[in-house]
Amino acid sequence: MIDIHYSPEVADARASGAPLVALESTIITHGMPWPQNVETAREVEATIRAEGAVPATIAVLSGRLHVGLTDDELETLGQAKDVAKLSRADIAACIATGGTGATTVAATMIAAHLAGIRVFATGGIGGVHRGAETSFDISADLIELATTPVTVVAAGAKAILDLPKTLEVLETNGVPVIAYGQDDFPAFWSRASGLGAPLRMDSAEDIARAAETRTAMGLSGGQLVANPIPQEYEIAQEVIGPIIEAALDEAEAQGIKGKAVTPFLLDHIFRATDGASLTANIALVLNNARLGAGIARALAGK
Ligand code: PSU
Ligand code: MN
Repeated sequence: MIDIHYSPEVADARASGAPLVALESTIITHGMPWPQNVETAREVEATIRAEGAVPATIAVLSGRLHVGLTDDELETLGQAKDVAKLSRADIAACIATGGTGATTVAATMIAAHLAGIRVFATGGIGGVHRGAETSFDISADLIELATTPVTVVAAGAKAILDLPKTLEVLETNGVPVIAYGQDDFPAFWSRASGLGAPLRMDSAEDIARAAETRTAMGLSGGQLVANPIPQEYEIAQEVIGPIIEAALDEAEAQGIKGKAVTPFLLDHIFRATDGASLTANIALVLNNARLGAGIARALAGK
């Protein structure tokens, strides 16, 4: 078995059976600028504690897989330059060669599962990119959801992606997509995407029971819980739509490819909205942390 370095707080939680919520680190290194990235990571952790669960932020630091970061480690990672972005394809190589890397949704699910953590909260998942019919750019996050038994709470997927194709790939791969408290699949900055979600649930207990039922049936893979952004933080489609189009055009013009695509688009949109996209992003991550803690408590029977 791989040697996992647990923070003292996470080690205590494991020993006492306290509910745990995994958190990714790519959102810190590649999803938000400093210093809001570190401030948000701290606020997300505090929210999970306030809701009666324990946060476990995951990253690879100097070749060691960390589950739970200390405040110093969080701060250092948040300011570090040239941190690798790790998915299923590269997490083992990073550990083997003593590297430092931030975990995407896919890599965080893998690490959470190794640590026995069944819930993970984040902002948005990767998906099928627009133009995937020629670029073949489909996030490894979708395949991980089909493989690893972790429930992921996100605010849906960003409109930088092709949402209908993302839902099709999830369905093909047998991933339950559960909208929380509404019928529509949420679209990150907007509560509605105009696409009906395949499933709807209105309580953390139902989501926890569905995860347990899948395990009891021997079904592989996790669940995607799509939690709509709080209404007061929504960004109107008329505002964000043209900005997304411009970001996609710029990525195309600069020939951005592979794992650089998502961070490039996020940064472009942040600058084009004068930071409004970030305010919304922070609000929805905190909202997902609250729901993630509720699901973790239900799973732990607490
Ligand atoms: N979408 C967001 N914010 C993010 C990401 C996606 O709205 O920070 C990050 C997550 O870590 C996700 C990764 O797992 O990007 C997906 O990257 P790719 O599209 O290269 O698979
Ligand atoms: Mn990709």
